[in-house]
Amino acid sequence: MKNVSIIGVPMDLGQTRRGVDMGPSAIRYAGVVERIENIGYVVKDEGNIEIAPAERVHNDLKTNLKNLKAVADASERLASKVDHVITNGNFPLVLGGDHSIAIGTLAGVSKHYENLGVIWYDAHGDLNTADTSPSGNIHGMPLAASLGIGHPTLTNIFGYMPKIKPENIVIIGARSLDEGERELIKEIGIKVYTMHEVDRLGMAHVMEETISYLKDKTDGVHLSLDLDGLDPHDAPGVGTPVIGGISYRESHLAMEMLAESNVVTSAEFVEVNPILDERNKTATVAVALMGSLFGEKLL
Ligand code: Z70
Ligand code: MN
Ligand code: MN
Ligand code: MN
Repeated sequence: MKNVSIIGVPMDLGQTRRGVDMGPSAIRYAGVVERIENIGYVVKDEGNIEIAPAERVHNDLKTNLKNLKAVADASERLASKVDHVITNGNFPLVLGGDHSIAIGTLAGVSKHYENLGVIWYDAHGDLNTADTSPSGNIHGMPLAASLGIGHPTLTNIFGYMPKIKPENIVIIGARSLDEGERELIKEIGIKVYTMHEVDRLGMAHVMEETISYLKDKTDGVHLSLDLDGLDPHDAPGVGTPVIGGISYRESHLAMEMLAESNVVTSAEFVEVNPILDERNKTATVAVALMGSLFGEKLL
């Protein structure tokens, strides 16, 4: 059994709502270390990656990407930390922070694999570029950047690109895609289970297909779980809630099936915003899902 290293990333520069920088604290407060230790792992909390305070970050007028330099700088440091954790034989569990952190996580992870698979559990595609983004928010771009599509400052983090291939990605829970994202998905061929497929097939079937799709052609799988993939009723503490999402129960089933299949080699849980939450519910849900992902069993 691999030891787990927890890395907090109090990043809020990839979007404009305040409070998501407190996500790692909220998840720690919800008992993540004890939860995973109780399953039988040795857990090391590596502390947080330092993030510049939003008030001190100034925008570069040559780009519409908000806080580009500060996000890129944090991504480099996160990539380096994740790289070390994997080199030491540990499982990296990254706590966000907004989803822009996936750029750094994937940069650190993918170095260690020939064919990294990615499960992107999210209401959104996060496949925008500077040209297609309606917001300029980098948290809407990490999947594109990791594919090598978008601003060179984001695609070249940790000195190489691309980090991942379109055929090794599965998006689950999508229900809010921008026009440019829809075009990109069709153009490069990414497997997507929108809420339509989740409803139609059921989560058990979605996960069976996802696992068999990724299992043979990848040598590692990264789970990038945006809490807004869940329905806002179950995970209200997120910056961009979208109704009609994946339930708490379906999400547990998904994590349990991943645990049984033993395919996941790194994970991140992002977009927990305690200011928008109800009594730390979203962080508590995140920790419960981590329990299932690491093989917690009732009996
Ligand atoms: C929109 C954009 C987004 C997360 C919202 C929203 C993107 N597509 N990503 N919440 N995690 O601005 O690009
Ligand atoms: Mn901040
Ligand atoms: Mn996201
Ligand atoms: Mn999202």
